[in-house]
Amino acid sequence: MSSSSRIAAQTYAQRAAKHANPAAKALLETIERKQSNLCVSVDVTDRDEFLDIIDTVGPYACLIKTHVDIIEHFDLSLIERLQELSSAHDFLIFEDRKFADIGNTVALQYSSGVHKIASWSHITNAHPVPGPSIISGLASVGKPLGRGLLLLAEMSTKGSLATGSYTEEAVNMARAHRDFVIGFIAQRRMEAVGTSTDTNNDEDFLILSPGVGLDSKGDAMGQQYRTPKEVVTESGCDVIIVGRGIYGKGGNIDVQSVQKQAERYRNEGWAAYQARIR
Ligand code: 5BU
Repeated sequence: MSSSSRIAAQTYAQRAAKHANPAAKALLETIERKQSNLCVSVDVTDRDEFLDIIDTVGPYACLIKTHVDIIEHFDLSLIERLQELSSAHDFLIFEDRKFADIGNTVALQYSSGVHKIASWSHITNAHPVPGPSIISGLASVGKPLGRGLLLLAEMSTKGSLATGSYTEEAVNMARAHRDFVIGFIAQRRMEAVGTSTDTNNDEDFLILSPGVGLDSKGDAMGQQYRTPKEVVTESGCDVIIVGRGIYGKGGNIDVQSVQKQAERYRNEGWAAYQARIR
């Protein structure tokens, strides 16, 4: 089982102390401080509902994942409010932008336009499909700001093409850019994947895993769910990403139920981690 890897046996605090990237270090410290490896994915289109969910789940989450391009009537005042909630509840922000273009274009998409993602999102992600130039393009904007990048090494959906040699090359690309690539969106640990260059024993990639649900095995559009125990204890992933498992379909959220589910996933995720490092 891959969770027997050197990194998976360490505590978040031990890893935070050694991590050189500021975003990765801050995330690991937040996880340890809040005893939460829960990232809540807030995929709703209404501004008020978006903020209400974040205000409700914030105390239980280390990270809030956004898709800002789905929000109606977006303007930068929404980001100001998001940043206030991030300070009040002590979580980091991850815009799940999934960049996928040439270096020059992604640098512009990351820095500019309506959303100005790099100015507020501690972590973002990219498809490795264009090759290493996507990392240098994004790093030219994000590195001076202390940001971190996740590469999509695998996906949670049925029939995903991100497998085999594609995943291996994604990991090799990350190894060549460890100052900015802090880890992967993946379903398992990646130390044993691709060609290791970890001669100093200091490689530490964070594994963030979407496709997590306790009450459902999937949706009607190809999503597949595993439990926090399968994801964290058995597969050695570091952060569980949970969306609809916490807030349901969206639309008139029931604050008490959202809070209860966030607490439940936080507890399950943390118990799964404790079982892993034991
Ligand atoms: P859900 O409601 O827990 O199914 O939401 C999952 C979120 O994670 C959603 O925002 C997706 O865009 C995101 N996601 C995913 O589900 N699977 C993947 O492989 C990747 C992202 Br990459």
